[in-house]
Amino acid sequence: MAGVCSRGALIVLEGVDRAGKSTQCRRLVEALTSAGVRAELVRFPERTTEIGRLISSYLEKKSDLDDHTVHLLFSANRWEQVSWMKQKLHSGVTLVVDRYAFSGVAFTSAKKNFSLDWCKQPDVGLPKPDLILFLELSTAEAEQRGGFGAERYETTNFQRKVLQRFQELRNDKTLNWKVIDASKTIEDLHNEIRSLAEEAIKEAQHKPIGQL
Ligand code: T5A
Ligand code: NA
Repeated sequence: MAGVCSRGALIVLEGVDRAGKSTQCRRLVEALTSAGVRAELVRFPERTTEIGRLISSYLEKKSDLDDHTVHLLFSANRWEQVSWMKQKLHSGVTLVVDRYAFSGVAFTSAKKNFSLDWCKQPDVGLPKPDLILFLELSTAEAEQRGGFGAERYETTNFQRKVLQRFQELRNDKTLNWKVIDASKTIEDLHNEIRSLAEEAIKEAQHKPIGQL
C-alpha cells in the first residue's frame, strides 16, 4: 500500500553562476539511481524547446529581447514542463532540478526597476519544491572557477546583485531552504547534499505536491 501511493520528491538546486549546481545535480541523480531510488535530472532553462532556443540565443547575446519578455519566457519554459514533471512525481520519480523559479526571480530583479513581487507572479502555481538547496559561494570565489564566459549576466557586479536577491528570497519561511557552503570539495558537498535529499525524499512520500 505505502509503495503504491508514495510520490517522488521535488528537489531544487539554486545558487549564483559557477556555484557547482550542475556538477552536484548530476552526482545526486547518479547516487540515488545506484541506490535504487528512481530519480531524474531536470534543468532550467531547458534550452532544447522552442522557447528554450529563444532564451539560449538571448543568453548567448545572439539576440536582444525586452527584459520583461525574457522573464516571461523563462517562466513559460518552466510551465511547459509542468505536466510532465507532475506525472513523474506522482509515479514515484524524484526530480533533481538544476535552477528553478528562484533563479528567474533573482536574475530579473537584479536588473533596474524590477520588484521581487512582479518577478514572482508568472511562477505562482508551479509545483513547490520539497527542498531547495542553496549553494552559497562568494562572487570572488565563483569567479576563480574558470572565470566568466561570454554569456549575458556573467559580470561581477551583476552576480553580486543576484546573490543579494537570492538572500532576500531565502527569507521566505513557507519554503524549505537549506544553505550549503559551496566552497567545500565536490565530494564533501555531494555527501551533504545526498543526505539532505534522502531525508526530503522520505518526508515527501505521503504529502501532496504543493504550489508556489
Ligand atoms: N537564468 C536562469 C535566468 O535569468 N532566469 C531563469 O529563470 C533561469 C532558470 C543560464 C543563465 O540563465 C539565468 C541564470 C544563468 O545566468 P545555466 O545554463 O544554468 O543558466 O548556467 P550555466 O552557465 O550552465 O551554469 P553555472 O555557471 O550556473 O554553473 P553551475 O552549474 O553552478 O556550476 P558547475 O557545476 O557547472 O561548475 C562550474 C565550474 O566549477 C567547477 C566545475 O568543475 C566547473 O568547472 N566546480 C568546482 N570547483 C571547485 N570546488 C567545487 N566544489 C566545484 N564544483 C564545481
Ligand atoms: Na549549470
